[in-house]
Amino acid sequence: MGAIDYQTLIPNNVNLADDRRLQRALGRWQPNYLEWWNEMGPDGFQTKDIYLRTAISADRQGWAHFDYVRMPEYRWGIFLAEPDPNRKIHFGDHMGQDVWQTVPGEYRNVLRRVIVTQGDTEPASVEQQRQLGNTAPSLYDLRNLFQVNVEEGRHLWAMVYLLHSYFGREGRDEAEELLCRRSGDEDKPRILDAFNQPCDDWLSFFCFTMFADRDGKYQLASLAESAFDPLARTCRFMLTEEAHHLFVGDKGMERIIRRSAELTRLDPNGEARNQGGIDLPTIQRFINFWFSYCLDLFGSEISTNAADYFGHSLKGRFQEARRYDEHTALNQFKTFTVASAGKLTTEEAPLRNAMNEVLRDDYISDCQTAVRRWNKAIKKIGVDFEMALPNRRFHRRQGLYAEQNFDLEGNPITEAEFEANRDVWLRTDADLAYVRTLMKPCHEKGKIANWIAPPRNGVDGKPFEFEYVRLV
Ligand code: BYC
Ligand code: FE
Ligand code: FE
Repeated sequence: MGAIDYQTLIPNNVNLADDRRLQRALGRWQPNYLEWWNEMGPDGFQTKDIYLRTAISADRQGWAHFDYVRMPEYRWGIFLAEPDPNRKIHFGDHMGQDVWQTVPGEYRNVLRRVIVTQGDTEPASVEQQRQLGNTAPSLYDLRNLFQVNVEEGRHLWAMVYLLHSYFGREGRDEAEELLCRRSGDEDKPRILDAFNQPCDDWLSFFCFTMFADRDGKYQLASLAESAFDPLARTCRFMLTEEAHHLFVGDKGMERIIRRSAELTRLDPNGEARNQGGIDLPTIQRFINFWFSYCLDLFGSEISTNAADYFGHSLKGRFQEARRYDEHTALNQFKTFTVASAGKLTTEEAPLRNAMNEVLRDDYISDCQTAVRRWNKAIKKIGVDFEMALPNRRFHRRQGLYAEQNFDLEGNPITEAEFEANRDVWLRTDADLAYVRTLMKPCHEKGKIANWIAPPRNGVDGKPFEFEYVRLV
């Protein structure tokens, strides 16, 4: 057998060519990964040429390399952001010490758990999105879907690299398990709830990339602060790719919303559905559904796990180094709103225990910025409708508010009141059925489905009319 050119096969900046142990582990895992990709990755289109961006090195030019690629031949690589030789731990109980290049024994289990949870979401999302190619509203959107899919595949590789390199036998077993769980499967579901919800229409896809991938941004950013340096550097590089996923979600939502507003104006009775579009209240019900599921992804408001992650310097706050002066989070408190006997009151919790909520705060205000922009677009078209994010207490399945019922504004209500309004607040089966009637492929060059506005720009300086996917 000749020497394998690892650099070409698996582009990397982790010295794979000289690391026999990692070669062996990856060598065994990679065929199973490909088998998973072929079985659970995008349905159809696997033999088509897609105009994709491939990361071939970690510097600015290297990760923005565009060319036609068939997805199974995509070069999933392993990239960590450049090391900082002077980097010190900058928060929690280990503050001031050198960052760790190996895993401290006492944190082995928690770190593995965090890496596995992160890793599990990546293939889960590919599974959730696997049918979407068949109903893409344009070649441009089809290409963006596949770009997101191959990069989520690469994010799985990123976590598997850490498991293989730093967690021995257990890590290799976990890496195999990541290919065995299945989104929505009753017996072996993915770990977090939002990643077991079906996502097979494009409104759901854009909600997902808007709200679930944005959880990814915040979780990755908090892990990018970690004292475990290989994890921090891995997440830092993943964030460069994540930016595109968030762009797809935010702009996708905006394009549907703009088109819906236009069709509402156009229709004599102001009914977007009569014009073959999605009406704004339906979009709002999809937002209420996905936003509430994605708030759950941050974990409990008050969590000893979260306190430990921070205290052990494993997970920082969003931009911990840049945005905070005080990095122990000791002797500080966060105020919570709680419902008791149908009334809202406040309680305090130690700040370290409230770290999930601190991260959720940043996430919510990020989402709000996007919604404000969508509302400007609606107003400009001259339609009287405002999108809004539901209150953080609405429709929660995890944490402090999971056992109670709240309305969209976060006021406590009875279960009967919630059920009476469920179909006004959350997307219904009828909404889903209607949206699905619109999901017809529009795969002609330069054409776009009626229910969504075209993008303002194409990809990589190319026009919207560019042949982003070669279907022949
Ligand atoms: N569903 O103390 P608690 C992304 C469990 S997205 C089901 O409240 P903690 C991406 C929890 O595991 C980013 N179970 O939570 C996006 C625990 O179970 P055990 C993914 C849940 O630990 C789009 C129990 O409830 N990355 O990258 O403080 C496309 C109580 O735990 C859920 C990460 O999540 C839920 N939603 O925080 C592709 C980062 N929430 O131990 C990719 C890694 C909680 O009692 N994960 N539970 O059996 C973490 O840091 C933490 O695990 C969490 C939970 C923040 C998720
Ligand atoms: Fe990801
Ligand atoms: Fe993503």
